[in-house]
Amino acid sequence: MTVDPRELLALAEQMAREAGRLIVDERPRDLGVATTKTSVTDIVTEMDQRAEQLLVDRITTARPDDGILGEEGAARVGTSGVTWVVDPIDGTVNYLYELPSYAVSVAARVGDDVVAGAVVNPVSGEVWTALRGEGAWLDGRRLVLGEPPELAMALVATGFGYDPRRRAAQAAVLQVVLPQVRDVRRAGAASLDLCALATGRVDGYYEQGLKPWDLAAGGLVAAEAGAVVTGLHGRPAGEALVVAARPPLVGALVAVLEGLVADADPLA
Ligand code: LIP
Repeated sequence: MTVDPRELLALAEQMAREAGRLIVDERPRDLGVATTKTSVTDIVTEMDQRAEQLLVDRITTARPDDGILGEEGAARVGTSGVTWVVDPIDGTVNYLYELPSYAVSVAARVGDDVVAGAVVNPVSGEVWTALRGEGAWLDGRRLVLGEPPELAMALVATGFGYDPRRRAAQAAVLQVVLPQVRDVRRAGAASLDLCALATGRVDGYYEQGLKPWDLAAGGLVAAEAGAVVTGLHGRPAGEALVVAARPPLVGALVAVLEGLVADADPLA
């Protein structure tokens, strides 16, 4: 099957919008926790499961030879070279508590490269899209980051994992970062943090423990808006650490986080 990134983006956006409508319109009044994963606070609701199934069904219908990697267990090796990396509800705890900061994140990867991504906040109606090498948009408006502030004036987003050992290590890093920046924001959904960076609503972002589905679409949006999305010591962004900001601020953030060995695995 042919691979046109624009077609992949159109499908990503269409599916993310549809899944966003599903999780808002069909949320049960008595929504509870269907199951948990890495800890008792790492929850899955029936709507996470239903939204992921919708995404799998749409991908299978439209592009049956593509692979799929989903947060709630969807895992299929394709033959087309395209893999869909999906988070049906990024910010599940916010969704459970009805805090309006959650998203459907859908990315298309060709080989190892994310080439198209869509992030939908179904409460605000905001839709972020990005095409590799061509740009990022919020509701069709092109996103281009301006000169960032110095570290001491930077508003920095971050997040915390579900394992208490990782949270303790993240708190130790935060204790050193917080006095060095303007302030910190913890919104609870990595894809929205990265889109907030792309939109200029925060100046930087860092977090340890992100999975591919947390990072794929939002990371492309941030990168295509002009941010550098990286790990430490020249390593790529990934589960060890994601740091994102427009240069030169990203370098200052990386330096602080390298000094704290913020990419060390507290679960090892
Ligand atoms: C969330 C991440 C967020 C992190 C949360 C949670 P989930 O993903 O997007 O960055 O700080 O703890 O892991 O679990 O809601 O899909």
